[in-house]
Amino acid sequence: MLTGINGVLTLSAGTSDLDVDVLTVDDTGNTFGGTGTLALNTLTGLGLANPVGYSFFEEVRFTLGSGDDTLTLSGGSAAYTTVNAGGGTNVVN
Ligand SMILES: [Ca+2]
Repeated sequence: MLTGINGVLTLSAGTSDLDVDVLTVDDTGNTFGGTGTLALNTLTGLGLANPVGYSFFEEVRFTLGSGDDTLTLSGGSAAYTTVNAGGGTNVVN
């Protein structure tokens, strides 16, 4: 669950774009739903108190909870993104 992560978190997977580092975002414990945005180097929303910075992850995998979720994948985010939105009425933009 991402709710409860209150600090400023920055994740770095090294300095190479030639490998395949996978960032797994697991929010399956969230039954209330949420709204989030994945952009170039930042993930916001989904209960996070602050944006999470990430760099050099070539793939991002979301597993969301049973509530109604809205996830926006904006331009420039990771090359490969997979979303399992879980139950609820979900929107992926
Ligand atoms: Ca959901």
